[in-house]
Amino acid sequence: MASTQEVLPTPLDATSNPPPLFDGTTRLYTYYSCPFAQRVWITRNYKGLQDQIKLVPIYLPNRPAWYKEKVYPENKVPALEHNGKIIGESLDLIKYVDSNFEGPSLFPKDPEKAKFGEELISHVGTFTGELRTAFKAEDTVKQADAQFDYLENALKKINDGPFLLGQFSLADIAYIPFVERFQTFLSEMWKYDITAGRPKLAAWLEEINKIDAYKVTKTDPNEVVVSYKKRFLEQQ
Ligand SMILES: N[C@@H](CCC(=O)N[C@@H](CS)C(=O)NCC(=O)O)C(=O)O
Repeated sequence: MASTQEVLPTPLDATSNPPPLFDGTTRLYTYYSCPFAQRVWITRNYKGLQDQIKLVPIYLPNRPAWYKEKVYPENKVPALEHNGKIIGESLDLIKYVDSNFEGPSLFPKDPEKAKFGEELISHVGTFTGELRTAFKAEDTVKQADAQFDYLENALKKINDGPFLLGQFSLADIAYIPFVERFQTFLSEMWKYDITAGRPKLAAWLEEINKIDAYKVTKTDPNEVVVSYKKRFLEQQ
């Protein structure tokens, strides 16, 4: 099934019954605007697993009690129900889905690229953490510059395609949900263009935005601005 044709199911809330759990169906518990869950959603779509991995959106602001009690005690998304088990943590999950399901491989075999891929994936928490700090700082733009320079330099390293490891991979998937949101927020609040003076980053975003598996997972930018303003700029 082409990912663009998929009809997205309605999120389940506190009034909804659980699906028939552990009946052999593989389910991705998600929340459409969650960047962590988006990583797994992109991976599933890119590998063409729309029929094998069923999306089960959970409405997090009013989530059903059975989700924590019967599905995932951490009470977070994403979580994957597969072979009678529940697995969480988006960075583990994208690797798990890539290794345990059919479809195009999303991680290079070449040892040099694989090593760099692991390095990039283990850096993504620092990247997102530094930007969250930057939004609350006096010198937001300077701090943001350092992070996007990191990505620009990373994109120069392999250089046999527009993506971080040349071909589209889990490394791109780890970063893009956050870059998408940070780009919107920095542009709206600070008139900061993350691609200015960064041709590799500009080309990377252009290419990623052509990928249907990603395009269908994008969040409404207005929603990002509203929620980030509340989260980062309003006094708590
Ligand atoms: N480290 C987790 C983070 C997942 C996460 O924080 N998800 C958020 C939604 S974007 C969540 O479920 N929040 C619910 C809560 O914390 O109660 C991952 O990478 O999967």
